[in-house]
Amino acid sequence: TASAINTTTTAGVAPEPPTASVLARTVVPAPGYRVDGEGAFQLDRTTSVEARGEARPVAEYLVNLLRPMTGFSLPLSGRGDIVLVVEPGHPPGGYDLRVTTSGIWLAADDPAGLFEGVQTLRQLLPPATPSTTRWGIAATTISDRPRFAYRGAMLDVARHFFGVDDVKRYIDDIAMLKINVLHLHLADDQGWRIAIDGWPRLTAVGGASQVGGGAGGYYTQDQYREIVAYAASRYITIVPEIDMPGHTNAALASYAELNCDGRTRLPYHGTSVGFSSLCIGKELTYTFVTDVITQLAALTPGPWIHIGGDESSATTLPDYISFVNRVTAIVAATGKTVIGWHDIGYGTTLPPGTVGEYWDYTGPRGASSVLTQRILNADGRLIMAPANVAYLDQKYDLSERLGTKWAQAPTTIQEAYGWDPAAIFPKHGAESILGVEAPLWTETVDTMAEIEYMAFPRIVAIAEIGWSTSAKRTFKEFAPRLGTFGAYLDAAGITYKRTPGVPWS
Ligand code: TNX
Repeated sequence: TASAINTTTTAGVAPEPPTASVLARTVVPAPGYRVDGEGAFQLDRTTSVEARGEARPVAEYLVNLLRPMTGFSLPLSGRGDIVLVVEPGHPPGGYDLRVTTSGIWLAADDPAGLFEGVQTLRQLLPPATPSTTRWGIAATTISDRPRFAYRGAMLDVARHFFGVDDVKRYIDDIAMLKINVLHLHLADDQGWRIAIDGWPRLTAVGGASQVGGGAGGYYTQDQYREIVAYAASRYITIVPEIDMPGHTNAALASYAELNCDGRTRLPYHGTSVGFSSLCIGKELTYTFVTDVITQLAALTPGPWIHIGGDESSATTLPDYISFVNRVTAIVAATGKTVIGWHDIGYGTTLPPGTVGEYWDYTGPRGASSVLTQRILNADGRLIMAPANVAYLDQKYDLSERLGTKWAQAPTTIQEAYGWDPAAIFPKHGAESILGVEAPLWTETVDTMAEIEYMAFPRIVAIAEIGWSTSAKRTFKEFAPRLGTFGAYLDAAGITYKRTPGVPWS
């Protein structure tokens, strides 16, 4: 063809086409520092990737993402146009990224920071295959680091059970947003979802059903290890939660002897809370809890074990206090740090460093405020998950089928974005905050598509609040970046709510 003749030199070799100008793409969560340059790097079939030192696993993750997307071979070799480096001198927990017309350089102190840099790089590429044979990446310089160490999502696998493949998919979903903790709510009134050696009825009976009465399920310890390892390959730490002493009907239905009256409870398929309690005065209760916590600690490479502790309305206050004191000590004896919902502030001997997960509203109401400050005064720290803005189960609008509405629903995307974790208990400095979390309770949620629909886009707002160091975030600035990210969600096959006020692409 004429164009082939025009671009062929006398030697018969096609010269490099001139560098196309390429759109500078936006990123969520917003990077801390960014200056765009001139021109673009053209990713094509000749591009190679180089990993220095400890960068190798992250480089493999990157090429495994890009190869199917682009169709290019992207060899991992000793010299590359894309260079990934682990070396000292970069932002703590973050990375430095430079895209020029001749290459891409991504560097971090550790592989976890490098991995977060790869998530940025993914959003600098087009969301889907372009019509050309080259993928243009606009020149830019980014230096980026997280505001908080703990950037969490929680999935309730107790109310409805979700298998290993669903959890892996959710891990990949949240990894895009630089979320680095997945908290699994492993037991509640409606289901016990993790095998515990010596207590087989927990899963055989307690794991058999779920909300609505359908078949439940559970993870064997090998399956759980598989989840932990998959998460680790995405630099995500799994936090296991066994909710106690309330929210325990599934255990009480499994073993008669865990009940004060020695009678097994019936499996529960409804959605009420606050009616069950472990038997605080029985020594067997602590044998049981010690077995559970010791086995969970052995399955958990991360530093945290979550003991729940919320809504224990069927436990007297003195009993609750003695239970929390005793169980937090059991966790501490394993070497792990305790996390509990802020209700554990009733405890009077909380181990130093105990983490309270704050779930009341952005405007604390009486008790929650007192309990949370007791945790802080006991040398503890906080994970902020205020229900009226961070809960993923609150309805987008009241006409929605999915979700609940007790926490001031509807929760708009503007509200989910428009709060500051450090402003809720302003007398305590930002260093008292370990991070943020977006919990997804699943009373109404039963499929992977429903998980994603409830999570997206609200979880993008929470992820940016956890990551972005920007002193002045505004929804007006966030909205177009979120709208652009919609195309990446589409490309990943993620169904999301096209919330009003966002220019969805
Ligand atoms: C409250 S807030 C709960 C859960 C429910 C959720 C539904 C908190 C720590 N517990 O047991 O699933 O509301 O939104």
